[in-house]
This record gives sequence, structure tokens and C-alpha cells, in this order.
Amino acid sequence: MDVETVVLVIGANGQLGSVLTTTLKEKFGNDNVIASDLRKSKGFKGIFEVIDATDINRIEEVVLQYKVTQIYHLAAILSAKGEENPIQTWDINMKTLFNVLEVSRLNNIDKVFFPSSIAVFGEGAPLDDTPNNAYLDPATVYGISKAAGENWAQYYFLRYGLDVRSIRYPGVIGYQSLPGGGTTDYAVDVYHKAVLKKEFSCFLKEDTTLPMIFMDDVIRATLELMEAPKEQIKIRTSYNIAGISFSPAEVVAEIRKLYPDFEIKYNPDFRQEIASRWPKSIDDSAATNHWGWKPEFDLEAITIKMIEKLEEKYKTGSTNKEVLLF
Ligand code: AKB
Repeated sequence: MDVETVVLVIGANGQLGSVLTTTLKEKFGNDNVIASDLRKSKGFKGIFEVIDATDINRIEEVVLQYKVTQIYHLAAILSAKGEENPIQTWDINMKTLFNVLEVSRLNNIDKVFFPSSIAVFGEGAPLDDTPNNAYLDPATVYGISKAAGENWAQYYFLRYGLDVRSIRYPGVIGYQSLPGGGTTDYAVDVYHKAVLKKEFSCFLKEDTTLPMIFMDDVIRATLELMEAPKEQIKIRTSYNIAGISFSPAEVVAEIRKLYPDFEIKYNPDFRQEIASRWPKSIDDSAATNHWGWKPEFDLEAITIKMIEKLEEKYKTGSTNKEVLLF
């Protein structure tokens, strides 16, 4: 008899974790998804366990309690925030990953998901159509931790047969949740400001093109990767996936089709330095060839959906606070 899938999501309060948890609950059932984070978020419905992922015993306790079979490890300190305290960022990002890998190995977890990022690329990689196997010389501690993490994921697969799967996420854009501490976060905040009819101050220059992806696409990519037959997963470090590439000027032009008076000012800060070393566009042909990846949302579709959903949210008061992430 097949063992029932029971999923543990570590970092369930985050931008991606919160949406992924909801989708996983729809797929596997409320009783088979254990959300976890440092604290329970207000109004969360379902099974929730407080886990500090730097504590290996606590992860193992929850894994044993619920007979967990899959772990999605989404907790990490992102690129911009990570620069405030590089050694602490390294310690947290690596310690939490090692804990997840070790608990998974020792408890025969079926599958582990570990997100990597376009932050693994640096000056040694081509900026356009950056290939999956480009040279990795990241310039942020977050990028360094993700590049190292990818290699550890592969190590656990090769040495112990642990089925760890990974995607290099572009900047993620969604209306459901807020990002925090990333360099691509402007591309979420800009929509909130447009809907709130506020001027937007952008911390990147107007022509800074970066790879981005819509939340629906990124959730689908993650589940498609995790569902793919094992033999189709031929890259055990991490897969590039592309959504759409655009600059702040391009997103503003798109927003102005709906809000012609929308104003933006450019005040580049240290995040410009980070962004200028990241790819402008991504070659995701390996993901396409190996497990059928194909994005659906372009900039126009993203903009229409973001604005429609955020207008709805602000009207019903389900997002009542102004977004001040930066
Ligand atoms: C960040 O900007 O740090 C993240 C990422 C691209 O991984 N959104």
C-alpha cells in the first residue's frame, strides 16, 4: 500500500511559503500539510507547528510526530537583508539547510524541495540567456549560500540517494503575500503603490532588467518539479526557470495603461549593485526538456491580475496596511 504523503513546509509565513502551503493543502488535504515558521501567523487555519529550523531536534520531533514524507524548506534570509549581517546570514541559511538534509536522510524522507535563486549568478555568467551550467560567482552572501546549498543538495543525492529537488527562482510577483528583504521586491511593491495611488520610489535604476515570475507560474513550476518521475530529474544542483524579464520602466509603462497618472521616482541604492550582477534573462531549456516547464504569464497578464486582485483586497480591507517593506 502507498504511504500517504504528509508535507512539512518550513518557512510557511513567507512570500512563497504562505501561497504554497495553501496549494499543498488543496492537493494533499488539510490534515496532510504541516505549516511551520518561527511564529504562527494571525488567522492561519490548519496544522501549524512553531519551528526554528536552526534547531535540528525540533524539526525531527515534528517529522516523527506527523510521519512527514516530504519537506519544503523555504526559510532563508534573502539578498538585500542578508547583506546587513553576512556571517549571520550564512549561518542561518546553511544551518537550516543542513538540518533539513540531515533529518531527511536519517528519517527516510521521500522528497525534499530546496529553493535556489538567480542570485547564484555573478559576473562570470553571461547576463543574457544565462545557461543552467554557467559559472557561479555570486556577490551576495545569500547567493553564496544558495550556490553552496545547491552543491550540498546534489551531494546528499549522490552520497545518500536523498531525492532533493531544486529550482532557481527569479523574482516572484504575487498579490497574496508580501516579500521581504529581496532585491526584486520592488516589482511587488510597485503594484501596491499604484493601487493605493501613491508615488513609487524605486531603489533600482529604470533600465535594470531582471528575470521575474508570477506566483501562479512559480507554484506550478515547484509542484511540477516535485511530481516529475525521478528519472526525469537530471540536474541535482538546481534548475533555471524563466518567467518574464522586465525593467522598472517597463512595468511602469504597463501599469500606466490602467493608471495613467501613476508616478515613479528613481532613487537607486545598494540594491542596484546587487541587481547589476544578476542575469537579465534566463535560459530554462533544461527544465523545459527534462520535466516540461513552460511559463504562462507575461508582463501584461501579470499587471492585469495584480491590479485586479489588489484593488479587490484593498476594497475589502483584507490588505489594510500600507506596504512599507523597504
Ligand atoms: C531576492 O531578490 O533576494 C529574491 C531572489 C531573486 O532570490 N527575490
